[in-house]
Amino acid sequence: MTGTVNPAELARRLDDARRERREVPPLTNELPALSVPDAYAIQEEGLKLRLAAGERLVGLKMGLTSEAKRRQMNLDSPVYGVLTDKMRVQADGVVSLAQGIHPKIEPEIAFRTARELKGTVTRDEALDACESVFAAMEILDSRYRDFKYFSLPDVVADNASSSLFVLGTQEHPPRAMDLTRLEMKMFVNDALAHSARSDAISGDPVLSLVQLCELLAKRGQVLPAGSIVLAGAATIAHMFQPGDRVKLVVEGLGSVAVSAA
Ligand code: OOG
Repeated sequence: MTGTVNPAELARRLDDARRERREVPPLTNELPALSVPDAYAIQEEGLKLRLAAGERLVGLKMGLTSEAKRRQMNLDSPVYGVLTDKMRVQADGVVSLAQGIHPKIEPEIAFRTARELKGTVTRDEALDACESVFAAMEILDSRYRDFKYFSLPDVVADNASSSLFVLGTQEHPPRAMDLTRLEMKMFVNDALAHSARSDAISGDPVLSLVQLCELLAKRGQVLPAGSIVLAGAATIAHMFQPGDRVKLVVEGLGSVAVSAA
């Protein structure tokens, strides 16, 4: 243990854990000085491994954009991760939980952009760049032991715990409704498990997009046209169990469901 950060080596360690479905200790156990920029460098190396394996980058996810999630994870600022084509599950699809470690599912709102967004953008500019908004869910699956990490760098390095995502089949133009006032209800096997209003996400899910552009700009990156963006969970995550059918209903956006086997 040298204490120096080798992003490619650390990314490989997390990627092996993901593919082999094994838990690893948080990186900060070994590297207490790991910084958030170091962690994004590890995340970027992790994306390179996925691209080398034939996956395609399709978008980004924001995490820790709601107070409920920040409290649940005891972390204080939003982070982002990457989404690839292989991570997408079709609506009403079945996910084999044996493919994961300790998956959790959470209710989200997603956007698809039609134009590139770069650096500091206003809410209106972000909204104008979006062609569609969807109901969505993200399946998280931290690679860390017991889904526990104690610092932001750990979660960032681990692609913000992302595993899979599912988008509703109904697409809506983002200006067709007030995106801050949509009731979101997540049902597990027909019983209401979690609910929130959409402004639980960054006060306004569009502001997650604005924040994402700022975070990307810090790394000299832009949000490409055609990106799917998950705005972050509105409520705490639900432990996904075999046999669960989870359905999210978002007022005005329709519903989306996924089952676990
Ligand atoms: C971190 C990722 C959180 C969200 O939507 O808040 C997240 C985690 O909970 O492991 O994706």
